[in-house]
Amino acid sequence: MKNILIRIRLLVFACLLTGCDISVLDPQSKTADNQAFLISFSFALMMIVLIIVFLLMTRFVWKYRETEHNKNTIPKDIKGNKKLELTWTILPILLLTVLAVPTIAVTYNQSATTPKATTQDDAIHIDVTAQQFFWTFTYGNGKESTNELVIPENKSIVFHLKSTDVIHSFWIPSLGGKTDVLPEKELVYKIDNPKKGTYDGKCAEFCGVNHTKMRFTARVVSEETYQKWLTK
Ligand SMILES: [Cu+2]
Repeated sequence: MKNILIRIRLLVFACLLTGCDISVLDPQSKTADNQAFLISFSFALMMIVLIIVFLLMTRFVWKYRETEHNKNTIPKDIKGNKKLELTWTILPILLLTVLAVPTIAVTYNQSATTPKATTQDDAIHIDVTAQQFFWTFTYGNGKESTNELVIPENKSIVFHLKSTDVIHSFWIPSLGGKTDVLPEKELVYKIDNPKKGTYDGKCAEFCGVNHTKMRFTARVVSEETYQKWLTK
């Protein structure tokens, strides 16, 4: 009975999860594109391992099952097998290396604190202040906006994140992964080449009673519209 209940619960969860927002898998910036590639790449590697292990397991369960023929024989005890042990030591090392190369490359490239990012003079720098329960964006010329972020398309946008109270997390799923926003330390996050459009942004760290309302809109517009908006 207990088992059936667990299965029903899993089924309900599976159905509910189909309603999830999967904008992470529909990237709208170069940053999000690279992150989605890492997700797909590691998922593909994982599936290859999973399928091979599953096939081998099925084969062994079938091959060494109890039959009329071997019913009363006890299999021989085997101790150590150099070839097998080397295989299952070297294979995971190889897999992890294959996974590490693109992961390190993408992570380094996306880090907003690399020399390239800090000296890139055409990057747009925006101060982001998180506060229970809203966001304030401050632009280079002193202009401020609340719960609405406006950025130009195809540029590098560097966000300087600060909080005035508790820990929040800055997240625009379509444009890139989340970053913590801390009260005591400024963190920097970079989004490269966003595509035109309007995207949802949110706080991704439970920060109090109205956490779910801590949302904002990210509008990616043309350079011209951006300049006009800045001076409005
Ligand atoms: Cu928050």
